Amino acid sequence: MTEPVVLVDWRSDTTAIVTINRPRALNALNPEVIEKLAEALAGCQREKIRHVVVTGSGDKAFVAGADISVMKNMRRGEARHFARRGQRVLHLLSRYPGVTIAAVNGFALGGGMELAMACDLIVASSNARFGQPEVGLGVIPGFGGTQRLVRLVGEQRARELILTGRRFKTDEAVRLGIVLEMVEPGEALDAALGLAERIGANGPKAVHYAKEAIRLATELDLEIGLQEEAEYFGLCFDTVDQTEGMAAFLEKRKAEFKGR
Ligand code: CO8
Repeated sequence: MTEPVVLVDWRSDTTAIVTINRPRALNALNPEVIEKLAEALAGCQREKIRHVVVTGSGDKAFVAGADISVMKNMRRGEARHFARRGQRVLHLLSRYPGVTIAAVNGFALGGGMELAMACDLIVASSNARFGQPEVGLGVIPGFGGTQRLVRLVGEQRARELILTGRRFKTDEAVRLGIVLEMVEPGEALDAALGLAERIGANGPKAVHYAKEAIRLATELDLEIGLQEEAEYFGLCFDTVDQTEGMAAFLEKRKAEFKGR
């Protein structure tokens, strides 16, 4: 029996680990992985999972890119379709109504780095390697790299990284603001789960609205962004969690959030 290319580990009622599972190809993304990733995210949403941790199988790679053997013989239309489909699935990940955390445990190259950047937060082991090496293969990033990297590091550094295609280590990724936290080899998954737990102590609705408002900061003009922030702030006051969170503070007890 062949192993599923994407595994979902239901860690708790609120947290799931989604693992890209093609270790022999360093977890390269082929069309099947892309579809199974979309199904995994839909399953997480159905189960009302609040924290999705994305990682790669084995100790060598997070995801070493889109599958080069699949792309090799593509023509223009097919390549465009593959890029669009991958972008849409990563869009689902970036808009997931909960927090998504990439636990980068090794190579995160090309589509792998793009997958990580579609998550809300990235933690990575010190042995991980990042890069957008596509120009070295005669193509360009196609799963959002030209757009998300610019938003994360600014135009100059994004140009340098994409146009040279150079690989870089986790400490540089932290300095550039791509990665939140560097941990010891083998500890990325636990670090991501720890981060999920810390976030999970807060009001789930508030976390979701905060995530949405932060996303708008990179997409909207400041004045419109501030209006949107006020809208989300107002929405919080329609939630049970706001009543509970503020009552708990005043009563000097721990809040028991319901996610409503
Ligand atoms: N695609 C397919 N197979 C891969 C990939 C990949 N991206 N990466 C590794 N593999 C395979 C290797 O072919 C090898 O298979 P086999 O054992 O059958 O020969 C196996 O994984 C192990 O890899 P290596 O032997 O190369 O392992 P090394 O430790 O020597 O090297 C590296 C590890 C440095 C990660 C190396 O494998 C490498 O450079 N891989 C390719 C990295 C890369 O260029 N990624 C970018 C791909 S392009 C991309 O992601 C575009 C995204 C947008 C797509 C838009 C749609 C059109």
